[in-house]
Amino acid sequence: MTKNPTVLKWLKDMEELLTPDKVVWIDGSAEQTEELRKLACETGELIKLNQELLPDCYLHRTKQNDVARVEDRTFICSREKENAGPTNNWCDPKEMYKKLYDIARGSYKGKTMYIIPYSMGPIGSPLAKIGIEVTDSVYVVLNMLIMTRVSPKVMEVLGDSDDWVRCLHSRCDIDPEKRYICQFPEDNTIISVNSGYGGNVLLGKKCFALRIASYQGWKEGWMAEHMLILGLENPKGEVKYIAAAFPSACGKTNLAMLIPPEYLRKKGYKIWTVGDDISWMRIGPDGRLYAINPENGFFGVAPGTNEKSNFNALASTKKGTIFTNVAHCKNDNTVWWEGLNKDLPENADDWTGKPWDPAKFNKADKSTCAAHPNSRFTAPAENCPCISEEFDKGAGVPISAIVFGGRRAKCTPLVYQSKDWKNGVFIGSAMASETTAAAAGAVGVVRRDPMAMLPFCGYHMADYFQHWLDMGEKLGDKAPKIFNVNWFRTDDDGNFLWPGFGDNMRVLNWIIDRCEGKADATETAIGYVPKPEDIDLTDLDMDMDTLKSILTVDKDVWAKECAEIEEHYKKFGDKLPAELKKQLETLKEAIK
Ligand code: GTP
Ligand code: SPV
Ligand code: MN
Repeated sequence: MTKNPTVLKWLKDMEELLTPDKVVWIDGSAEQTEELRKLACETGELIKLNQELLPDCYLHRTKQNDVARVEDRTFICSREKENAGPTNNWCDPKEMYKKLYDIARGSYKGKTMYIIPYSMGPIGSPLAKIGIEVTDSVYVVLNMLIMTRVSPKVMEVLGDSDDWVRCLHSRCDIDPEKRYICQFPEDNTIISVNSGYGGNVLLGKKCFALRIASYQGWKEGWMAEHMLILGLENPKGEVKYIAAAFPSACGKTNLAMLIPPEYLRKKGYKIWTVGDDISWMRIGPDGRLYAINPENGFFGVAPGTNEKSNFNALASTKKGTIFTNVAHCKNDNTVWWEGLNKDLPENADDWTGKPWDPAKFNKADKSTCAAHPNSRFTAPAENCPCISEEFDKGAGVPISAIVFGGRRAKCTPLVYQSKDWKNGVFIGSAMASETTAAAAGAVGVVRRDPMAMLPFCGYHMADYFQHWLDMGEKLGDKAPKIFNVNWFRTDDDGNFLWPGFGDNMRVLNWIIDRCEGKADATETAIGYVPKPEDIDLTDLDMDMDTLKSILTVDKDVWAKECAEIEEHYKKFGDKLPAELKKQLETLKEAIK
C-alpha cells in the first residue's frame, strides 16, 4: 500500500512487538467491509440486526467494565511534566512506552493485525491530517470505517511525509487495571491498551483529533476544539456558521441537527450540520476563522434520541450503523434505548445481553435501564438528512459565532454574549458543567471544564488559554463573537425550565442577530443578556416570568461563582494569563 519509509518502519516495529499471525491492510472497499462484518458476526463481536428495517446495521456489546472514556487512565506523555499541565495525568514517555510495550507485547498472537490508513478531514484537503491505526479489533475497524475516511488514497496523499499520527490499539485482556490511553504529543503517537470502548479506541477521534491536534494547533497556529459546527440558513437563503463547545453528553449532536419550530420552518429557517463533536479551525486568506469537521460520522449518545428530540440523528442511524450497548428487541431483531419511544419492549435483552424486565424499569435507577446511559450509535454522516453541502468540501466554513455551554441547574442564564473576544476566552476558561455518563465516574457533579476541553487538551491548559487569546489578537475585528448558553436551568423540583432541543433555535436566532448588530441586549456584569422580548416565544407554552427567571443574573450566585473560578484558576499558578486574572477581577468588581 505504501513505500513511505517512516510508515514501513513503524509497521515493522509494531509487527515485531505484537506478533500477529496475519497482517491485513484496510482499504475501505465494500467487499472487505462486508467480509469483516461477516467475520465479526461469526465471532459474536457483532449481532446482525433486521436487514429490512435496519440495512447494514449491527449491535455490539462491550465488556461491562468498559463502557465510557476513562479520564483517570488517560495520560499526556510530554517530555516535560510541566507541558502536560495541572489538568492532565502525566508520565515520563520513556517509562510509559516501556510499560505499554510490556503490556502489548505478543498481544496479537493468534490474531490479525489490521492496519487502518485514515484521513481526518476530506482526503487531500489542506486542513486534513493523516493517521494510521493498528488494531486487533474488527469492531474498531468497522467503526473507523464510519468515523474517518479510510482509503488507499490516504497513503498516496501522504507520500513520503513523516507528518502522520501513529496509533496503536490492542484489546489485550480488557483489564481495567491495565487500561491506558496515552498520547505522546511530541512523537505524534497514541497508544491505547485494554479497552474496546469508542473514545478509548477509535484513535482518530478524541486521542488524535483533540489531544494530539490541540498540541499541533498550538505549535502551528490553529485550533482543535470539542465543538459542533452548524449552518443557520435564514429566509433569504444566507447561511451563517456557528461552532459550539459543550462538554460530553451536553447537547452538541442535538444542536448540530436541530429542526426549527414550525413557525420558523415556515418562514424558511433551516439548520445544516457540518459536525457534531470536533472542529478544526484556521484563519483563512480573508482573515476570518474557518472550520472543518475532521470526522466522517457521528458517535452519538443513544438514550434520549427520538423522532421528536432529534429526528435527523435518528434518521442517520437507519442504515450502515453500529449500535453499542443498547437493548436488543428480539421479536423484530431491532434496537431500543430509554427515550426512543414510550413502548417499553417485551422480549428484549438489556445492554449486557440479559433478558430485560420492563416491569422493574425505574427511570431514576440507571441499573434498571435496558440501554447503558452512555450507549452510542456510530452512523455515517452521509445518512444525515440535514448534512451541509460544505461537509465534504474540506475548504472550511467561516465561523460567525462561537458558543460555550454546559449543564448548570442554577447560575448561568439561558444565553449571554461576551463583551469581546478576551472576555469570551474568560467565559470559556471558567465554564463549568455537571458530569455525565460519557466518562467513568460520578454523574451530576459540577466541575470546571474549560471550553469543554478538560479531558481533551493535549498540553498545559494555561498555554491553551494563552493560545486562545493569541488567536483573538490575530483575528482582530474579524474574530467570531463569543456567547454562552445553558439549556439546563431547572426549577426547585428539578424540571427543566427551558424546552430545549428544536426550541434552541430561538436562541440561535438571537445570537446571529447580535452578530449582525440587529438585536438589542442589556449589559450586565457578566456580559450582554437578551431583552426578554427579543427571545421569540411564538407557539411556546412558556410565560414571560419563566423566561425572565432564566435570563436573570443573580449577584449573590455570581459572587459565589467568582470564588469558585478563583479557586479553579489557582491550579494554573503563575502560568495563568494575566488577562484572565484581570477579567476575573473586573467581574468581581461588577457584581459587588
Ligand atoms: P458527546 O457525543 O458525548 O460529546 O455529547 P453531545 O454533546 O453531542 O451530547 P448529545 O447531543 O448527544 O446530548 C446528550 C444528552 O443531552 C441527551 O440525552 C439529550 O437528550 C440531552 N439534550 C440535548 N439537548 C438538550 C436540550 O436542549 N435540553 C435538554 N433538557 N436536554 C438536552
Ligand atoms: C465524548 O465523550 O465527548 C464523546 C464520546 O463524544 S467519546 O468518543 O467516547 O469520547
Ligand atoms: Mn464528544
